[in-house]
Amino acid sequence: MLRPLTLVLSLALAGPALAQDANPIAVRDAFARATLPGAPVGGVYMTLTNTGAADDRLVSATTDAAQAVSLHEMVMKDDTMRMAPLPDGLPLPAGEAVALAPSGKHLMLENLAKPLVQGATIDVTLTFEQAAPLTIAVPVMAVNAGKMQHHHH
Ligand SMILES: [Cu+2]
Repeated sequence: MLRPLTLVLSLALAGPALAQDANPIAVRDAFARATLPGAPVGGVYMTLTNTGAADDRLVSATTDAAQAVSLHEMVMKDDTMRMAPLPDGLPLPAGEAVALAPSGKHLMLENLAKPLVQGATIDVTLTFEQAAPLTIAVPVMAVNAGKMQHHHH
């Protein structure tokens, strides 16, 4: 028999790993781009894989690093790339990986609490239609991070 205190301690120790294993949504390669002082917004990118059997959807995100987080995509309008909100969230089809990247879909941190500094880490909590919320640690990379990825992978 486990005494209650022992049980709580083991759960706390195993917590993050267990939560990741149990959650059908896997997140990898998450990063944020550093921002210049005074910049009001910052971008967060990652690859979300839905390992479950049911379609899901990223509906929102929050972070202490900014007042709000929007889901955006880049769209061509009048020969210019512009950002547009994803009003229905980000679909995560069963068994598929969806990449958020600087030239495509992304999380936009709005009204940053302070500049994102390279080498820092911010916590971002992702909320899904089906899966349990995930809080991930997102490393802040260089201002132009992500541009070379296609050449290296
Ligand atoms: Cu944006």
